[in-house]
Amino acid sequence: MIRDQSTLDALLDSVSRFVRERLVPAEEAVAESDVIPPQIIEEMKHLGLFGLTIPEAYGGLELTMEEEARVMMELGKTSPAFRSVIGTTVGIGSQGILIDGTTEQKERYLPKLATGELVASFALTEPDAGSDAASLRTSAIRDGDHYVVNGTKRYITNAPQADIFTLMARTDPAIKGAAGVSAFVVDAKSPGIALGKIDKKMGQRGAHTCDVIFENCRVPAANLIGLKEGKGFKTAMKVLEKGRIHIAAVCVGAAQRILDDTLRYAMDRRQFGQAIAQFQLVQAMLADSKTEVYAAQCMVLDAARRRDSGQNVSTEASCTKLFASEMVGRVADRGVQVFGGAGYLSEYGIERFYRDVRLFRLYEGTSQIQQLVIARNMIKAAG
Ligand code: COS
Repeated sequence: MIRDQSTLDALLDSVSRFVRERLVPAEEAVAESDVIPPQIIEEMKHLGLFGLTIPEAYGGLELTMEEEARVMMELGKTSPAFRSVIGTTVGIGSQGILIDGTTEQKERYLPKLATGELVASFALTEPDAGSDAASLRTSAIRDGDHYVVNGTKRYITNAPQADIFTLMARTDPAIKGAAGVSAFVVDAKSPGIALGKIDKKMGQRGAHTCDVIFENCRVPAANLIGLKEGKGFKTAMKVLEKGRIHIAAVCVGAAQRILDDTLRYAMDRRQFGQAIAQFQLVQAMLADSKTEVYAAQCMVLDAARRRDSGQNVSTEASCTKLFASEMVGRVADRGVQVFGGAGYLSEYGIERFYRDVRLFRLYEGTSQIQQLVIARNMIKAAG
């Protein structure tokens, strides 16, 4: 749903200009240094990017899912590390508070998240609980008006920058599955929290992940999201469901950028006396990529509109994330192929995108998890 087309167009315009003029020129330096310049983060704050999804009442832009998707399609047209700066605050790190938090919790955190004063991160995954999220072992045991948290979280995006974590932990060790899990907002500076060393990743340099280790960390009981135990797994699933449409939109943006670069190269690069874009085998690759980007874009917008209209989009969110994240992998692969030898060199940037987009098939649910969710929903509906 688009509430006001001209307001959205103005926002898309400024994001698009920011991407073109500020982010694209900084891509190589960020990949080299593994650091996003603080000046760029400040500019993101001024643009309101940290508050895209937060209600206006708490100082955000309160974008609908369709509006958010369209913004992500623009922001996606540069190195994914830039999106990652705001990604966990706009998405999985804040949405638990927004969806299931109490009014007091929303009032306390959302205004500061909206301005970027606080960075939120999402702590679900553990060394032995990834796809099988319901088997997580981090414990949060009630002790007076606190919970005592022990355990390790792994691959936590933006953990080194985080001010708060949306943490999923088991409050009832007697219940092994999803029903024993609760969600908390945890101040990242709390005593008893240590960070592991920053992970060395395949790509997305500038975006950081690391372990977060909780050792007798005392979290006020008032920080239990919704003040209800046993609801944390469902909170995480709701958050991830929305996040999957968001990530799919980023995939569409990235694929469009890769395709634009690929087309430009194919029109410039000459072989056998003409631009390689004139060769039908190259045209086939361009056309396949164009078709797939278009298909993914239609899926993202349809899933987003359905969610905006209040429909259950568990299946559509997973279909969209599955298709879009696999699609951008194919588009990047064809991009490298069209660039030929140049595609293998770092100076052309296409190999960087090839590595960067590989993550989209892994996080916020692997492709196999999306397949599982889709098929389970089909079987349930048919039964
Ligand atoms: N919205 C609301 N509730 C949901 C839900 C959703 N999208 N998905 C599941 N639930 C509920 C279920 O309805 C069930 O509730 P009841 O017990 O009341 O019926 C509960 O949550 C448990 O669900 P389920 O039985 O399906 O849990 P499973 O352990 O079988 O796990 C998968 C389901 C595998 C789909 C889940 O663990 C998953 O998504 N794993 C991937 C995790 C992930 O994306 N990690 C990335 C980390 S963040 S980068």
